[in-house]
Amino acid sequence: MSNTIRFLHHPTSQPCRAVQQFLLECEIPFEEEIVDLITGVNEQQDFKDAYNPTGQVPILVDGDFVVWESPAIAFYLDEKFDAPSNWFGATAQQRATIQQYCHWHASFLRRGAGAFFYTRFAECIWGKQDYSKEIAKGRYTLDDSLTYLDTWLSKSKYLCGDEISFPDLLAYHELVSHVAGEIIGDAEWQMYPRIKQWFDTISERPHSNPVSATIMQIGAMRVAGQPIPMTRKTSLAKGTEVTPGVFS
Ligand SMILES: N[C@@H](CCC(=O)N[C@@H](CS)C(=O)NCC(=O)O)C(=O)O
Repeated sequence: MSNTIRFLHHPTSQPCRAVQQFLLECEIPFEEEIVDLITGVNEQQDFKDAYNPTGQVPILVDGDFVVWESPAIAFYLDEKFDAPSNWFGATAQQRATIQQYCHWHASFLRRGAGAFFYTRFAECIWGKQDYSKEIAKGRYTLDDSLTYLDTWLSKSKYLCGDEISFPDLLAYHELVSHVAGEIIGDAEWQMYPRIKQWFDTISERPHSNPVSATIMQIGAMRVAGQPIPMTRKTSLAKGTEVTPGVFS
């Protein structure tokens, strides 16, 4: 068995991209395995039994150890590879602030992904339907989340201080999808110039654009009305629907 860490992911996934960029930024060696979310292979029982009962990516496999949930994966890598302290904090207070963001993120900005998903992807799975309630819910959560990001960025250059940390990658890749799907554009950037400046600063990092290339391409295809042939019939963005399970 190889000793190299296995990273199971899909390039359209926001939390996957955050972890992938973290791996690259910290120069941690890994083998990547793309999990084909387009077919829903991740929902098969043997996949869930082997890796993650929720069927979601990202997933990290290190020998016999399996961990999922993007902040938990990055935290494990940070500890194991003794990553530079900016990523998860040097002091107890910095570490707490970073954990605080990760918990907030899961319930707020991450849920705003519904705006992108129901506007650009849902039709490829379930065909033309009225997704307006789901889009409105995602939009509300996204807009609400942007006000928090703006407040934090009024206090420091990055979300949790003056150095980049893992929360910046989590938030950045959520916004990349919204940019790719033209959910966020000039109107939002004018409203939130601080967020735009932070977004541009992270975009300039060498790994940001390569990690985002696939979603930018797929987003552009969807904006142009080109279908993405998806054979799965379940949601990629569970928890963002108005009535849980309605688009399962
Ligand atoms: N809280 C999780 C969210 C993971 C997640 O939402 N993964 C999506 C892709 S963006 C997924 O695997 N969807 C496929 C599915 O649920 O079947 C994390 O941060 O890792």
